[in-house]
Amino acid sequence: MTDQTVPGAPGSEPPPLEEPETPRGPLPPKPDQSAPATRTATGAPVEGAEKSLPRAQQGEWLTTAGGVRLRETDHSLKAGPRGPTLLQDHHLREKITHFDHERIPERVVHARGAGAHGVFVGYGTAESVCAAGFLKKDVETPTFVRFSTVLGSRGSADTVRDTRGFATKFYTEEGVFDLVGNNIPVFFIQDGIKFPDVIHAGKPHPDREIPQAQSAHDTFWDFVSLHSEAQHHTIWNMSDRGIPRSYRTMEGFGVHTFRLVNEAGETALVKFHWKPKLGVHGQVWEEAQITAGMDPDFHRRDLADAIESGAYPEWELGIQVFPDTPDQAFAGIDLLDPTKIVPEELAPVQPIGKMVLNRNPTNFFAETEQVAFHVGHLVPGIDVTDDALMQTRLFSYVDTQLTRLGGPNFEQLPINRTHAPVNDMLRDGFHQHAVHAGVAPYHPNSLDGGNPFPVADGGGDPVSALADLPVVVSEGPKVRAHEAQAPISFDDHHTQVRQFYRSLTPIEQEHVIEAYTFELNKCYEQAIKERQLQHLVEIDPTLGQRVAEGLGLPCPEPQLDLGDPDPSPALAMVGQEWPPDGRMLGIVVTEATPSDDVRALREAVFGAGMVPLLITPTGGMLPDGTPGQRTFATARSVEFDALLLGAGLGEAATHPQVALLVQECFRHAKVIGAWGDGAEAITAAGCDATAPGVLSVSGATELLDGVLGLLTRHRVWERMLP
Ligand code: HDE
Repeated sequence: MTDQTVPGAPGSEPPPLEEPETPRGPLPPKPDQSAPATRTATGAPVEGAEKSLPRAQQGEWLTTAGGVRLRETDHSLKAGPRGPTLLQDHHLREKITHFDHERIPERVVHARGAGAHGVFVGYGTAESVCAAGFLKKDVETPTFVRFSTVLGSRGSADTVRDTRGFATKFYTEEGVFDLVGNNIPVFFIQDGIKFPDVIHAGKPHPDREIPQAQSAHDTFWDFVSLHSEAQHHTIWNMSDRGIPRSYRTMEGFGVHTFRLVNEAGETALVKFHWKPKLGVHGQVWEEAQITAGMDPDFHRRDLADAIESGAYPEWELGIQVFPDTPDQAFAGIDLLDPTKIVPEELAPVQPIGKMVLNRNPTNFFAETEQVAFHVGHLVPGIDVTDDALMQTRLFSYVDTQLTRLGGPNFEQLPINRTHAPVNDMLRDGFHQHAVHAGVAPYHPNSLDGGNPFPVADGGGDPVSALADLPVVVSEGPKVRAHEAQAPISFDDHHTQVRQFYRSLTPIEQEHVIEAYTFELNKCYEQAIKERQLQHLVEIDPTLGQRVAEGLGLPCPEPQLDLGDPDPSPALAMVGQEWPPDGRMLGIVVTEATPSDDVRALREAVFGAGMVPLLITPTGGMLPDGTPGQRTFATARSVEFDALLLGAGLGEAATHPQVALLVQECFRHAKVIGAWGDGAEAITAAGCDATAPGVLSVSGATELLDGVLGLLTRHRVWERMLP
């Protein structure tokens, strides 16, 4: 923690009680915030700009967009005090016209997101396979990351069951590299031509436009039950990966296989992985649903608060490396099939660098909304493969920005500007920010001295340019047919799904069963449930049986002979210990709780890199002036990773809101701790004070030691197992 302030205050200084009357300039951003680096539209650094160039409004007076000072802004210009408004009121028209056009189309997928700035440091370990400069040892590269859900609209809740986007922009010295990945390593479809189909099925029904941001409805299950290659991605969504605790506790995956090339021109095939320092953790389903109502901004708040409080989220970037053989397969798995993983036990993830997210955006729209990722943003050393899903993406990501960001110059928006010098021959278009000099934006030319020179013509270092590798592409007739892909593993839609399910720990399997049961019970049509049940029984007979019971349907017989794939323990989320940085501790106290206990506990919680939130019966200060952050009316269990109950609760121990906090934390396998007579609240809530993960001790800081030990495992799952 950077200091002992609870994060989340809206401004960079507390407001006065009275409306301010002394003119002053705009307040600076909060210390945790920063804007995109100051670069020109063509990538040049602007000397001293970070300090001297105002990035937003300036001066102490209200002006028009043209900088002309305004006398006032609360009354339109009228023909007499009670007369009609005059058309000549430029200020009114400018204010309203601009307002009328404030919105841009939301992303057709991944509309709901949150972003952060960070820095990536290369370990140098990728040099043998990749020539990219930013992967070299100790090279630091600024990054911007946008996390997202897929299905929901821009205003939808964060904690819905869905895949999460994990898109990273690396502003490297060789140009922008975007790794536009997800928190799930496989995708619903093997060919991008089906993307509109899967998304139309997942989005709300077109007639009533419900349900919002979820897969628990007929059209989604209709599609995935008919389209069996979606089964693998679907089981990941039904697992706890589909309801992350935090963006900070998600893995990220490039999904497709990429081709790397080293300085000697040798190629290798790789899959990219982001490994979070805090481990991979989920919510439980009931908790996710409550959160969607109580705090729809849960994940964005968590990310921003963590960064503001100095608990910087961190990931290691790693690669699985495969030889670039003519069949582009590894261990019988077709590397061009994005519905398959390569188990880490067969090809370990080798760390090649680390990313820390350390600054919040200053302005959501300018940065998080206007950022434009593109799978084709590659740097020398990194290339695409013929994965048919990836190939379609190469087209889609520029195309979509033309509508969303209003023309072809979106690369010049501050958040998208490269940090490498730009010398392209792209000209004009809406919102052109560059002022291009010269008369010859064509090649070849002599009027501009031949500039710009392609590296090949100008004798530049070929390693510094995009590879355009002479990869052999398959020969044969033009076909749409799927057989033409000569599938190695393309046609097997169930074995890896079985492997996933069997790699999970018992509590995670239980959650998968509950998730399928919930989602299918939300479907109206019996035929769709029966169709999906057939897939589930193929994946695992017990899974099929249990979900069938939950649906009140007979369990079908399996039809496929899938064999017994080896489990891949790396697929399980449970079973290790992780740092509890940035976790939230709810602490229920009253005026009678000893001040020394509260002070010592708060300090110890901050000291352990976590955030203490004091929950008091009503608002206001404790007797020693310590402010409370939540009241019995505003607190809900979903905000806290652990709940502590203070000594001196008195009547509060039996308050219904306190009971609700305790019961929900108990059901959601969270650590519950009490010191002194705080333990009375546990029994008053009807919970077993001797259950695993329920601690009761005499001293407040002693309690924290026990809580910390348990929090490293995220939850007390033992409490939930039958
Ligand atoms: Fe995307 N995807 N996608 N996608 N995708 C978009 O681009 C698309 C796919 C992913 O935070 C859109 O700028 C097609 C796989 C992320 O701004 C759009 C296909 C993976 C984000 C688009 C895919 C992703 C997007 C919408 C099938 C994981 C959010 C707005 C061929 C590896 C980026 C935009 C952000 C966004 C198209 C499949 C991840 C329409 C056609 C596979 C994380 O261009």
